[in-house]
Amino acid sequence: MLLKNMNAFVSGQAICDRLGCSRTAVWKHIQELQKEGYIIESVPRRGYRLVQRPDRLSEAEIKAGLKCQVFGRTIIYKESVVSTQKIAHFLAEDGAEEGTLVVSDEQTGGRGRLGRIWHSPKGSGIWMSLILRPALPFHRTPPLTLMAAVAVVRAIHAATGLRCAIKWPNDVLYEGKKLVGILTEMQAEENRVRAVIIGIGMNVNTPSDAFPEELKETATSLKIITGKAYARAELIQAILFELESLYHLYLTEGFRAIKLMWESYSTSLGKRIRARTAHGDVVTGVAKGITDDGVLLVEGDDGRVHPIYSADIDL
Ligand code: BT5
Repeated sequence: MLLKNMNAFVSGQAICDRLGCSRTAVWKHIQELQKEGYIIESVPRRGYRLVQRPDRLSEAEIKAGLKCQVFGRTIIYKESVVSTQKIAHFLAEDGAEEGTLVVSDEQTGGRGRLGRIWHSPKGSGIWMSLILRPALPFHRTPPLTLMAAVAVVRAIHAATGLRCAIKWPNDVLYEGKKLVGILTEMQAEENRVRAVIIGIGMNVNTPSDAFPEELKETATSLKIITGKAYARAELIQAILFELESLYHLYLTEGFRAIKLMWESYSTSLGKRIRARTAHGDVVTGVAKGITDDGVLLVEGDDGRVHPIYSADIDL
């Protein structure tokens, strides 16, 4: 009740009536919450007011104040998992509804593309996977990765005021360092998409000495950038809100509007880049743009335009 009415007073009597307990019992619970880090004001005749919440993740924390219709209707929260992506795949196969979200405080086997490791230490980041069930042909699913990157950049801006950039296809960077990684995977059945699973990993309150040696120069977190700590549940709400609006926009209007947003956040366009594909091919040239299917076009040094479907990019 307090989370739903964040910053407003809720009368002690209303809480008693709703929970069917005495005023003394309510007061005891409020004291427990205060010990857990919730800052709650108590004013005679007005009631209780939640002023600040601690950085805690739970289904209730994410749902209270969530401004979505479908995304986050079902939330599976776990303290520790191997990978939220794995659980989401399993649930999607089992018929989980669109918008189901799997979130964990820690991943012991978080992964990136091509089986790479995603460092996901306990309590300091957002490690989550969202299940989508788009009625789309295969070739229209790759832009969903770019859509997710746009949603994350917009959510970070709404929640923190920071302006991040996107490196094709799936990195969200701040001053050249990786703040967020996105992994989009598809479950397919004969000739239709069964589910698309969007995995998002964001370093939130990670201190700089918590990154392993090999990431110290290349990774960053919101805490490192601003010096402040953030409530992860609020960031998740902002991400889900942006994702739901952009997903709806994509399904109804196509990629055009999202493509414009993507281009405005991109660090790669117009620059000289080197693209290394999973097959080991290397294309060097200037990133010219992306197509309506989300394919990167690189004008190679040989003068030809190369479509890049999946690759790692060096600027
Ligand atoms: C990605 O892969 O960037 C996609 C990462 C997706 C992670 C989410 S977390 C929730 C869900 N569950 C999962 O198991 N995964 C998803 P890629 O473009 O392949 O980049 C991987 C590379 O990023 C690694 O090889 C490292 O160099 C670097 N890296 C690993 N952990 C990092 C971190 N915490 N912050 C910044 N960079 C990291």
